[in-house]
Amino acid sequence: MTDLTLGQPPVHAALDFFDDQHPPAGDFLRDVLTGLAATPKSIPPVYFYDAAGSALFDQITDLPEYYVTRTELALLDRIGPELAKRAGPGAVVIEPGSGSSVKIRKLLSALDQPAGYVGLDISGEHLIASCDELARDYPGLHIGAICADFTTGLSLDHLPLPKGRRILFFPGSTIGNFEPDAARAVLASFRKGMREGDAILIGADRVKSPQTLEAAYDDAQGVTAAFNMNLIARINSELDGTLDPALLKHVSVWNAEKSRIEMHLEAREAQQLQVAGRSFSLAKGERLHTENSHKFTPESFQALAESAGFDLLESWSDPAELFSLHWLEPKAKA
Ligand code: AVI
Repeated sequence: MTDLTLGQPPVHAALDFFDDQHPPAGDFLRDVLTGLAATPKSIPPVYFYDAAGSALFDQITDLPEYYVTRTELALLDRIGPELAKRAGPGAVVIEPGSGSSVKIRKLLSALDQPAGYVGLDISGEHLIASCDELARDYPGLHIGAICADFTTGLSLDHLPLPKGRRILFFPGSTIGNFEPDAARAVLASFRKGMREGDAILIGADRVKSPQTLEAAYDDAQGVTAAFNMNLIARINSELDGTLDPALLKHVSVWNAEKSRIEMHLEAREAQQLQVAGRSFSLAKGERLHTENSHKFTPESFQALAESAGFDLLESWSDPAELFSLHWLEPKAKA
């Protein structure tokens, strides 16, 4: 173990390196004021994930209506041997926005003697804790952590990574939370940090019946509604807001034209609200748009991957064709 500390805070003994790229913190106040002043009104989904929101998201992944996580996990189990073959021995797995430790464990356990794992996340604390647990469970695996914002690209050249082929692991259909141009930009920025022969294993949710989709984002127990409403609690407590959650309702709608589920908070009645001393009004039925979750067909995903400079080499789906994992490799440079 090299125990190389490239940044602060002091690296935990179990990690081989910790690289703090000091991602700028989002400006919650500025973004909320801008979103409330816009037409239509919106709040960026990045603010869902404080400690309470992340705990609610964990609960969402277990809901009967939210097929996404369990379908992807089962798919990872089923195609493990094929992934091992595709990746070859000694791969180094890099996970931008490292999330579910269950998924990465499935992948690492399926691969043929992986040489390393690098988690990359905007929250250093969460990242070190999860990488640290992996280091304990996969002794001998070279494990590093990068505190960075993956949407601004991957900066890996200065890091002490093992030599193997790099596999970016981007599960969960996180790519679907970006508008098409931003999704292309994220994939293209990944591509810039990749070498010939590297690959991406990426999860993408599929287009299916509006009923199934709307239920997945508006579950019977109200967990997704609470996740959406958590934004209101955050605005009230962190930005001196006066929004009354009882006057707002959680809405999930399928937008067929844009091939996406949208989450909104809809005003049950006309209301005035204040945030950090600024006043806004909501008409009855007016919505705050809080999230997009784009869904793909095999063709639309392939078009996205190609437009970002990748060849789609293989796709796998569950038998009900709810969700897909795709293997992308950078197109050879002309
Ligand atoms: C994180 N992301 C892929 C989830 C999704 O399905 O778009 C976020 C989510 N929002 C409501 N439920 C889940």
